[in-house]
Amino acid sequence: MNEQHVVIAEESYTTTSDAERAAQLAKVWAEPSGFLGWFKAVHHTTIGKRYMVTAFGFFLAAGLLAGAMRLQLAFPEAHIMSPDLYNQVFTMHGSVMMFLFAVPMMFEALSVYFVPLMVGTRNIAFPRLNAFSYYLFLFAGLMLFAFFFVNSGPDRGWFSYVPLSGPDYAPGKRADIWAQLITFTEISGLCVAVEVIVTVFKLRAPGMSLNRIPIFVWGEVVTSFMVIFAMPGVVVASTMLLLDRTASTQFFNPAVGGDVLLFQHLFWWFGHPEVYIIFIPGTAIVSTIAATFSRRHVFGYMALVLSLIATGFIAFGLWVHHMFATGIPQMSEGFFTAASMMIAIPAGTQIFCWLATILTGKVVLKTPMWWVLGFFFVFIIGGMTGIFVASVPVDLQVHDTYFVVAHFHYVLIGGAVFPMFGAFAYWFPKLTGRMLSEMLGLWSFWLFTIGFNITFFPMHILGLRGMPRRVYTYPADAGWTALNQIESVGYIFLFLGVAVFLYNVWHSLRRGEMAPANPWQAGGLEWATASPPATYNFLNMPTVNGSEPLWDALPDQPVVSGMHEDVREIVTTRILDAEPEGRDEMPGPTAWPFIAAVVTTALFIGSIFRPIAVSIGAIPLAIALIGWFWPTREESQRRARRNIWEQS
Ligand code: HEM
Ligand SMILES: [Cu+2]
Repeated sequence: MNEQHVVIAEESYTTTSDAERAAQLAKVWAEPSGFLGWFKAVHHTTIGKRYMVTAFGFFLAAGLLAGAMRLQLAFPEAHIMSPDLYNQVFTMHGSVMMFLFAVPMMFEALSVYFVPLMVGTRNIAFPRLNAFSYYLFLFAGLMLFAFFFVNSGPDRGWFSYVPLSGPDYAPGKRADIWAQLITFTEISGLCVAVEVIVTVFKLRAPGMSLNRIPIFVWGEVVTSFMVIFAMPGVVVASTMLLLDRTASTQFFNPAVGGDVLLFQHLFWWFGHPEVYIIFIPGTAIVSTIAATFSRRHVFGYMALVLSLIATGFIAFGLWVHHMFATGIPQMSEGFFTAASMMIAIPAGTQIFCWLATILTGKVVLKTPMWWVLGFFFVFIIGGMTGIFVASVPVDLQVHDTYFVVAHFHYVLIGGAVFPMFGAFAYWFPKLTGRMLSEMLGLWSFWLFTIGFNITFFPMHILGLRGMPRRVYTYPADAGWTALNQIESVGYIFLFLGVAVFLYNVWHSLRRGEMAPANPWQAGGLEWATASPPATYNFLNMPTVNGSEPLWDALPDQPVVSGMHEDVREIVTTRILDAEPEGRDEMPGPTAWPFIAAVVTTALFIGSIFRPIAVSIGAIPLAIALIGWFWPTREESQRRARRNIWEQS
């Protein structure tokens, strides 16, 4: 065993064997079992897995809604769906994909599960908040689908512009449900952003200075800051919409001094950064996989990190390119066109670094790497049509046509879905302890990639031929039938690609080869844990000597010793160079976050019908929060003892 130690405290009493320590840690960090235990779990791997499964479930549901649209559009003048149902279906599809799948999967799920492992700690910061954020996310989705099934699904598009969604033009509760969906999911995103930032800045393994943070973790940190700056915009927009609708405020009513365009500004202040919130994690996954399967450190680590940060900043200067058709001054048109094109600079830098990594490495072509190659192809096409629509004259021509639908599916599916499948292929062994089948992996990759291009490429042409988006059908003599039919056939391939992936998962969970700790000989700390990781993550808290800790480890790389192993203790380190600073105790399992989420849900849904629900709901919410923070007797005794040590 290792002789070197970073001693975190004087009173080291770990003279017991590794096996005894493992048993002790497993007991201390155990997640509660049984039915009630499910509601008390707070470990980041448990919550992270739930996030992944739930977000993937929403992906499948929204994908089936897409299938319904492709069926409807396969024939001119079809009546499979009524126009009213079609409005609900495309709105549900877009809203679910964006708010319940793409952001929760790429940001919340992956960072909750992997960031603590990658920085070498035993749980995420604020684990109870993490559980709370998961339940809010889950309830948001359940609420949305419950209303959809009783014919109250939102129907004003995924960005629900006023005045169409305002009190005058959207009777019923559909638009309110959209607005509350937003509030729910944004709160859960904000919670995770705070957790990720604190985890990365305070809980990194000793030695993981800023210039050694894994690229994936950098991606999620930049994303967290973007979430914090972007999401309040849309929370404000959706809340003001709700108030206009339920409490007769007039924020968006120009007749009494309100402003319709204000909604669009607030929405896109969030909405444009959101697409980077979705694919900054995607590009960070690509960097990670490309390095592992090229068997070298990623080329241009510093350039990649700076590109991520630059993207994060520039993303906030582009939002008006979604509003070119509203008649803004020419000066602004020029500014926002230039800013939109500028984003190609950090994007190009990243592409250069990936190519250099792959071309100068020894490439091993496994499934995760195929998804990375697919990402290059699809994302670059989407990026190029992005440069088209950034220019005002082109945009005015193709605005609200299928050209735009093609563009954003190329960037969204290229930037989120391809990296996500790559991430699953890459990390599945870590998540489950089983290997996926390579052969089935390749089948799903090719079916999905071919199906994707057949479905979405013709949309560019349809758009140029004038087919508008959000129409439930089209006349037989418009000349759009053949291309629409090709697209609908493409959907069948897409569907099969996802089905083969699901079969692969099911099959390997039952019969798959057992996965070793590090099947790809990768360099990240997550591969130093068992597959799947124990609830204490690391038996010996690691220290780090490079940006790929396992590749860069010294022969006698020290581990942290002297920690209390009879409580949930973690090491805290300094922000810049991650020198050990102290230690802290993580809160244990409890059902209070679940209860708080139930109360919050009742409050939010109640407020759709009666604004007073907010005031009434605040009372049980306060009780839930008191329960949440109430320390147990042992906890307060330990805290008192710790304070004595710290003073002496
Ligand atoms: C499974 C493959 C998918 C198919 C076949 C598909 C199909 C479609 C179609 C046909 C529309 C246009 C509806 C219309 O304008 O009438 C649409 C809209 C949309 N899709 Fe997808 N889509 C897919 C995946 C995704 C993904 C993965 C995302 C996001 C991550 C996404 C986000 C959106 C959004 C935001 C809209 C706009 C909704 C609106 O106009 O309000 N889609 N999709
Ligand atoms: Cu944009």
